[in-house]
This record gives sequence, structure tokens and C-alpha cells, in this order.
Amino acid sequence: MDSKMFCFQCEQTLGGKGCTKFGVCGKSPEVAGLQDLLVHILKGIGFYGQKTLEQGKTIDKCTHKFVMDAIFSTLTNVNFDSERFVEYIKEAQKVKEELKNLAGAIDGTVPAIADYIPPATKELMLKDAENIGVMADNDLDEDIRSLRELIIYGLKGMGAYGHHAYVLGEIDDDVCNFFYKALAATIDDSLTVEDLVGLNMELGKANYKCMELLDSANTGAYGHPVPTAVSITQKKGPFIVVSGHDLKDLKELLEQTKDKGVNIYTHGEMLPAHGYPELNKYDHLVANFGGAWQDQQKEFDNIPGAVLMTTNCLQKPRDSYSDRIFTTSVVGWSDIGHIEAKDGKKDFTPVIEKALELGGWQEDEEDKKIMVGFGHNTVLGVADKVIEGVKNGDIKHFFLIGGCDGAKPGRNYYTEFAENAPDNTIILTLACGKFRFNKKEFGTIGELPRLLDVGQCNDAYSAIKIATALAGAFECDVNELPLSLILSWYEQKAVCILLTLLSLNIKNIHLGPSLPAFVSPNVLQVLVDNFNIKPISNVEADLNAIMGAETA
Ligand code: SF4
Ligand code: SF3
Repeated sequence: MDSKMFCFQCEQTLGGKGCTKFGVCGKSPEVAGLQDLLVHILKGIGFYGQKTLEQGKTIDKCTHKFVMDAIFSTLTNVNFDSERFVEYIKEAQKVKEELKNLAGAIDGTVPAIADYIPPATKELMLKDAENIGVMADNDLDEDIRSLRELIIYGLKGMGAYGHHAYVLGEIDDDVCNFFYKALAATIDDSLTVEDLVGLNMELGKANYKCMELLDSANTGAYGHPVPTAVSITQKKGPFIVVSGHDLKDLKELLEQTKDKGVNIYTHGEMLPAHGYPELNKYDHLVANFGGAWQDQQKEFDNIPGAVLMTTNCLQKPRDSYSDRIFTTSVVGWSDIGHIEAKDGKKDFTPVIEKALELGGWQEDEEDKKIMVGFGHNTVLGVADKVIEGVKNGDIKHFFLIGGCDGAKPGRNYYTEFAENAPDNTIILTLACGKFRFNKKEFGTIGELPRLLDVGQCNDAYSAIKIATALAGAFECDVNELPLSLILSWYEQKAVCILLTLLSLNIKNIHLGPSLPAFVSPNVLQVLVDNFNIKPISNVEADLNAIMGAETA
């Protein structure tokens, strides 16, 4: 095969098949190879970790954290820095050796992958990487490959959520132990298609617990989100734009900029932060800036302020702002300023100094606001009004229009869907796909806004809680509620959330803008047969089918 790399983990993969020369996301063959090698060693960590657990021994939290961070670093648009991957690979090998010692004598055969030893230099690592990766075994059954990759991508998403929870002090052994079991399963040739489908469902359940943990970490640290009007316009003065999903980074930066005359703006998935009382209490958290991640190169171009990327989605920084964008934690791009924690603390001084040096915007723009803060606590706090609205016919249907945004055409479907949703319907939204329509006017039903921003992608947990509470109130199954899920996916967080929804037996999901390249036709058929999952078609047809079924 004339390919320098192979990656098909995200929605924008080249030609809907796979990136083989260079990632559409900007991932180089070098970084792709090193990421493949890291995942290869993580599978060995899974094997020895699982053996350790089977013997009733425990694995320490530092190891759990490493596994989550390492797999998170390979998620789309997180880390593009080859040197960081060389370090991760070396560390992964050490972790594997420790687990091997802990596991002791192994009953049965040890897969060759588990005992792979990476070479010492990047050049030699890249040589080895030529013979591993998704397509290394040409003879592998395509359904087995598909289900193994589904597990790996689901774990990447769960690794991200587990990371956010543990930085706030929440870590759960059951959730963490599942990483070893699932990683080990991807190199177990005795597992059948059925076994692997079952494991993917287990992954969905583990991720539900992980998102629940993160919800409790976020709300425990910063309070339950409350309805909050957020400015979306520029304010005069120096500023820092904070992007990604990590609320703790935002909180630390807010503390460190308290009396510095620097405004803080949220960007992308950080928007819901304004709804948390313990974050919104800072007067210098002034506004939300820009749209979803794929617009960043245009929006950050020559920006007179600093930018901090706390997680995905990072794009290749243009020269016009490469001196003022910073990464932290698992995020990386070579030659870009990086803030690492020392003794558990991060020092954002370089970001703050850059913001002061650049001076910021010269004028205030005319103020405009949007609403956020409709997490499960808020929505369920007005559950009686919602239930009454449904019973008296004021609310005909609920749509959850959520998920990732992306650059590929076809995503206007979600804007059009929201615009065309009848006036007697409520739209719940979450994740970065909402930027396509969250600045539009949708009006209210009674006192209830028609558009309710539930939060980040991980707040899918909140949406599930709302749906199950409504199902409880109406004494029916979630699938019998007047609720439709219209989901967009891009990267692997969406994969683990989809697995969670399926593991909860949530059916009839409309998924787009295209179906994952790594899902084989037979695996897709299993999803269609068991869950009636369907690709989006066109807005009119989909809306008619949903609302028609409703009135039938
Ligand atoms: Fe291609 Fe997506 Fe992989 Fe990047 S993450 S290399 S765009 S499939
Ligand atoms: Fe968005 Fe990257 Fe997925 Fe958290 S920020 S949802 S795409």
C-alpha cells in the first residue's frame, strides 16, 4: 500500500475512508506513527493490567492517570507534537514493565504485542511503527477490526472525561479498571464479534459512570449551572481566550488574572463555564468569543490577545498567532508555548504577560447576549412546568440537537433542523455543534426558552438524566417519550457518548453528517437492527417523519 500513515478515527477522514498521506486535521505521518506505537503499548498495558486485576490486586491511581492521559493525547486535534509522543512511549513502556512485575506469572499465552519493547530513539520507533497500526494485519476480519477500533476510539473519549474528573480529585476504580479490560480485549484473538459488541456496550456503561463522575466533580467544585446570560461581544482591554473543556484550567487562570487588568473570554466548548456560579462570580470572565473549533484559524488570525487551549480541538496555529497561542496538559503543537503543571499547580504567567503585551481590543462592541446553564439541575427544577406543557399540548416534542461541529459540508443540516423545528417544540443542545444556531432567536413556550443549552459534550450525562426523569414522570420508556436525538459526530468523545446512549438502549438516533468509516457494513447492520440508528437525510423528510409519527 502506498501509504505513509493510516487513520480513520474521525469524521473528516479523507474521502470518508482514511488519511493515508497526511491527516486532514494536520496530523503528520510522523505523529500518526508515534500515536499508533503508543496505542500498541497501551494494549500491552491493558493485558498486564487485566492480569493484575484478575488476581485481585489493585492498580495505583498514578497508573490509571497515565493510561487516561496517554490515550486522551491520541484523540483527534489534541496533540501534534512528536517529541511529546516519544516521551509518552517511553513512559508507557515503564508502566507496562511495572504492571508485568505486579501481575507475576501468567497462566496461558501472552500475545506478542504485550511483550513488544519500543526502541530508544524516535527514528527507530518510526521504523517499528511501519509494521503496526490499524491496517497492519491485512488478514484480520473486517468486523473484528471495526469493533476493536470502536473500543479504542471509545476509550479515547472516555480517557478525556476521566482526565477532567481526576484533575478535580474524582477518580473511580471501576471506571479506570475498565480501560485495562477493554485494551486487553483488542489483542485477544479468542473474542468473537458478539463478545466485542458486548464489550462496546460495557464501554458505553463505563463511560456513563465516567460522565456521572465528571458531572459530580464539576458541580461539586463550581456549583450547579444556572441560567446565565453570556455576552458574545468584545470588550476593551487586554484579554485571554480560553478554549477546550477543562474547567479547572479556567478557574486557575481566573484566579491568577484577578487583579491584572486582563479579561477572560471563553471559546468553543468552554462556553458553558459561564453557567457555573463559582466560575461566573469573577467579573473579568467577560464574554464568549467566536464559534466552534473549525473557525479558529480565521478567528485567531492576528488576534490582539492570548489564547489558551486546554483540550481539543486544536488546529495548526497560523504564523499570525503562533506567538500568542499556548497549550496545556495533554494538548500540544511543537514550537508553541506549553504550560505544564509543577507540583500540581500551573503557572500561567507567560499567557498573562503575552495578553498584556498585546494590549487587547481598543473599543467595546455593542453588547449582545445568549443564554447558557440548562443542566439537569435547572431543567429538572422546572420539571412540573415541562410536564404540564406536554400534558396540555403546549410542548409537542423535544429535540436533542447536539454533538460535535466540523468543517465538512453537510453540517448545515443541524442549523436548518433547529430553524425548522416547529414553534411548539423544545430544543435541547450540547457540545460544539450548537454554535451553528445558538445565536439565533427561538422564543419561548410559556416561561421556558425554546433553546436550552445543556452544556459541553460530557453534559450528555445531563441530557440523559433529564430524559430518564421525564420518562419516569410519564411512566414510560425513554424511547416512548416525544423526544428525538439528532446527533452530529466528529471525534472520539462523540463515539463514547454514542456507545453510552446505545448501552442505555436509547433507540432511533439520527446520526450525521456521515457514518463512521471504521464501522463495517455488518457492524452497522447490528446497530440498525438493535437500535434503529439512522443516518440523517434531509431536514424536511426527517422532521416530517418524526412529527408525523408524533401525530399518528
Ligand atoms: Fe485523518 Fe481524522 Fe485521523 Fe486526523 S484524526 S488523521 S483527520 S482520520
Ligand atoms: Fe467539539 Fe472538538 Fe467534539 Fe466536546 S470541541 S464536542 S468537536
